[in-house]
Amino acid sequence: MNGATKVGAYVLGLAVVFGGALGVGKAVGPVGDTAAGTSPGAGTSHGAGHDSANPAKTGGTGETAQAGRAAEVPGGLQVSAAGYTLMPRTDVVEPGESVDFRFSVIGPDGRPVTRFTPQHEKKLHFIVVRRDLTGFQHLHPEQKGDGVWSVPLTLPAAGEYRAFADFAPEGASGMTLGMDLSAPGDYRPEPLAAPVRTATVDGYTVALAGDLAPGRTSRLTLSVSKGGKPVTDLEPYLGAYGHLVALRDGDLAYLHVHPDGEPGDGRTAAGPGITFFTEVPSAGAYRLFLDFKHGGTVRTAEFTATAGGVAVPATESAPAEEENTPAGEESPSDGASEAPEGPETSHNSDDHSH
Ligand SMILES: [Cu+2]
Repeated sequence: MNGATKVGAYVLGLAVVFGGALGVGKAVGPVGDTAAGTSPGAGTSHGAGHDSANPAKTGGTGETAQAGRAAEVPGGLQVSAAGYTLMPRTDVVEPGESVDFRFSVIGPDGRPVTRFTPQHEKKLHFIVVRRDLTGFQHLHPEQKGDGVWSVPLTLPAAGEYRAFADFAPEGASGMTLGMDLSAPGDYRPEPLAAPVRTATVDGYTVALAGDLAPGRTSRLTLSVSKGGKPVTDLEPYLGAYGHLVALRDGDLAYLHVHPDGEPGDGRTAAGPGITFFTEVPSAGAYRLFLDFKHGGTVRTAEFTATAGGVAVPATESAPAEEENTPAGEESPSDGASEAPEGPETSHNSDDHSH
């Protein structure tokens, strides 16, 4: 475990959320059934048993039971879990306007939580993305007292957004809660970009190696280059050379993944490659957002990746059906809704720039 311990401990928080089977550098139990069957209404009958794979987070039996419930649902899908609730002061933000966005985390005692355990140098990580997986922002709100968090926020264009708060209340497990935000106006969602192995941002090219695998740990390496030359002097950002957020297409289930190794541990190079161990809860498409720092600036490279051999995007399959539907009207008994892996069928292969 040595150097991976910190990462492992962090990921353990995710393990609670993802069914207690996620781990780094250790054996991982099967999670496929759990993940596939995980929906808020899927029932909780097989939840508690999975906690045996998650030895750390204990308190009273009540807390264990709460962790068991949380294990049923991936992170970020719930506004309230394990007794904690995200409470925004407003959930409507005019597009293009910078606002002082404020919210609180309400604790099991019904009062705003004021004490948090820092994770990767911050007490709370705040991720905002539009529902079509564009406009990703990774922000760090400030505590204003009385359990109020404040962050300057601009929703760049109209649409429905999801905001995630990734935090660990003092004495409790790390968790990610999610809430909806609206930017009123004409919303035209962009199709999910096709899976790619390279992404460019600000003159940097980031290459992705490795594949996501549903229900088990997979190794991803993201390599940064600039002008054709590998970048070997990445700068630590929040205690790591890279931070990776994965959001599941279809419902924006949230995974915050940290790299294998950290700056100054004597074995982790400052690029060009940043290695992550991650586990996604199900087959499907994911949007990956890599934050890395170089030349004093944090940039985000974005990728679409698929897990479980899902063919994305399926311009040729489902849309063929849609084309047979007159005037774009969807039949309410559209067969596509019966397909278990339906989400990707709504995409086409058009790439879009970031
Ligand atoms: Cu953060």
